[in-house]
Amino acid sequence: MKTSTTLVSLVVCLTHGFVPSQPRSSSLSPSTELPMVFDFFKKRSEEGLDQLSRFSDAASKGELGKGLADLASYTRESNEAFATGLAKSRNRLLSDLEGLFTGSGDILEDLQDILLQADLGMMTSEDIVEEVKSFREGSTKFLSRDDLKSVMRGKLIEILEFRNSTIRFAEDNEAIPTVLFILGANGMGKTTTIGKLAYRLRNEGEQKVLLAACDTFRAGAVDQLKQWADRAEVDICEPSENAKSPAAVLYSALETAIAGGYDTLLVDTSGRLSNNDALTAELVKMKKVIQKRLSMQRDENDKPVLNQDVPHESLLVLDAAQGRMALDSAKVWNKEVGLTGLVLTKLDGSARGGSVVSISRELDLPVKLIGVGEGINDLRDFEPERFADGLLGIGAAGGTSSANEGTFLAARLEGLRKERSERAAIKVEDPKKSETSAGIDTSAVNKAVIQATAPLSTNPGSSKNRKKSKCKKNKRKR
Ligand SMILES: Nc1nc2c(ncn2[C@@H]2O[C@H](COP(=O)(O)OP(=O)(O)OP(=O)(O)O)[C@@H](O)[C@H]2O)c(=O)[nH]1
Ligand SMILES: *[C@@H]1O[C@H](CO)[C@@H](O)[C@H](O)[C@H]1NC(C)=O
Ligand SMILES: [Mg+2]
Repeated sequence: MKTSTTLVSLVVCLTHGFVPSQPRSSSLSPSTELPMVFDFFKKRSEEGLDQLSRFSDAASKGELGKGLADLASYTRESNEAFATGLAKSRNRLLSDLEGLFTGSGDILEDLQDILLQADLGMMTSEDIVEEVKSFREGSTKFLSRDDLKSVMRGKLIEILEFRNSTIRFAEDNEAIPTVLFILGANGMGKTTTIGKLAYRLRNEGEQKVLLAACDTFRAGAVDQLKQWADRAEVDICEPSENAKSPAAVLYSALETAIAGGYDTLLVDTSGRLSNNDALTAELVKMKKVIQKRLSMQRDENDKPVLNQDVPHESLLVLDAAQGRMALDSAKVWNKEVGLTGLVLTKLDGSARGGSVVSISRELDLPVKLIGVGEGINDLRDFEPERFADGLLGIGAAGGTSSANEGTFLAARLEGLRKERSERAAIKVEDPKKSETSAGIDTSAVNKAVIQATAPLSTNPGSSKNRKKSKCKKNKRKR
């Protein structure tokens, strides 16, 4: 099952570079017509098939080499980003696991401690330990390092894939721009994320992008966003004499986005006000401004009915290095403003990559994007499989040269689960048979067996006066 999704998503990226860009006209949100590039728009079903046929067209025209080169470079870059971005977290986790095999304590208890130390959180650590335990119960075989890795990998992927990491864009029939509302405490990386995202949307999605500089609180915030607009070559709406407050800038940006046929509006917000309640109130107000301006209906008094389907995303930006410290404010915003997903930044500088799992689980929100550096190219789609491999040192995303390790471990896990259900069936048939292994202290023997196998790799990796609002056009290379 995994193989087929991967295939489609990889094929989707093949068109990058050789599908002609659509001319942009009055159609406001052509997101579903966009050439689907990378995993960014992850519309795997229909478009995936469409791209497959375009890919075979290209192949029949002799352009296969180019397609394969694009595919190869995308895969390589993506693997490198996860391998480098998670190097610190991985090195710590792997060296702790190494200690597991040479230590003298109870292996399952030690394993749980290590997983907690890796910031994976209580629920996930227990899930992993429980499954490891279940593979040992009633079995005379012992778990190898690979078995252990296969369980950790499988559990992490299951947990992270449970929530939908795809960014939602406006549908064609909505005839409104996509609005992505970006919020978070100060210094988390909101403005930087917007700059990188604008760049990707323009380059990969060939979108017409507008930024709204709604952080009017911090001196220098507008200039910082302006610099990103220049780098990404997208347009920006900034405060003016007539539109000074965040809500007023936002309103004029919405007007500009609609009138100018923009595909996507990215809204930057302040991370700090006089106090947290004031900030929350401001964010709630801004959300209402969006819902009102993009209203599709009027009530009996001819007042616009708030459009609950917008903003298309309200993304909370969190600094991964802060780990769980940011959880309290995240919970408040989730309740008061309503969040649709998370952006985890600064994974590159942090040894707390595992917190991605616990934060996503605790807030019950998908991670949609990750920041792996300060550069314009350092924003990646969140890909659960690559993330798990990056954290556990598996395959290319884990900084090793063994390309098929992930597939091998997935098969190993399937085998273990099959053996387990076969044992369960025997147990029901003949309860006496399963008693044979009951008296063995597996932990001591297990450790001996594990010790005899090769060490885990700790390779760090290869790697309102709308008319007067100041909405500045940036020269765009098209
Ligand atoms: N290493 C690294 N640094 C990052 C990343 N994302 C952001 N930063 C840095 O973090 C710092 C803060 O980023 P900003 O984008 O200004 O954060 P903000 O949330 O907009 O902060 P306020 O506007 O003060 O609320 C900057 O120095 C960024 O370069 C990342 O993924 N990796
Ligand atoms: C995930 O979300 C995207 C965007 O909203 C949507 O198009 C897609 O159908 C969703 N996928 C699943 C499996 O729910
Ligand atoms: Mg900022």
